[in-house]
Amino acid sequence: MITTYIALGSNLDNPYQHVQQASLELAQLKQSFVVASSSLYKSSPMGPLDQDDFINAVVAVNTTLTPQELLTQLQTLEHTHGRQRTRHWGPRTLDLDILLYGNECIKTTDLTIPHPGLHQRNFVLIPLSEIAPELILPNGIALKTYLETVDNAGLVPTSN
Ligand code: ROI
Repeated sequence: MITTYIALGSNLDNPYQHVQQASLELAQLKQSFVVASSSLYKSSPMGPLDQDDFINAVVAVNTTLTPQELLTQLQTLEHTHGRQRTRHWGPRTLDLDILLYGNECIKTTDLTIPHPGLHQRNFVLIPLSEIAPELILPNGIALKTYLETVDNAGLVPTSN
């Protein structure tokens, strides 16, 4: 079993519901168990500002799926939530990103792990630290070190 961390994000069509539903769906993934889930956070959009706030969360999943198999499963879930790829960094009904897959570093055409945005996005680092405060990233640097470099501007823990 490998522990993988998945970031959830949505800012379209009742984002709370998309994120909550998606975390239930992650619990149904084959060969996998959800072992921790962060709170939901409301966050200001990174990228174009003419879009609604996002709801973000991070879930820890223990799995025997390969990274590529996991990616395919997550893309299927995004698809069932009506995800359409429109403008770059534009609004989305559901984004599921593999942040980490054990201690592995992976770079293929469709998969980069650790996720390249992990180290600077408060809406990823803060929920991740809620469920894995002592995490050491594959580069040997503690998550806490990156946390010190971000502020919580625009990020509000929320229930719904
Ligand atoms: N901004 C926030 N706050 N949360 C996200 O999940 C998110 N996802 C994205 C872009 C458009 C970069 N901005 C985001 O893909």
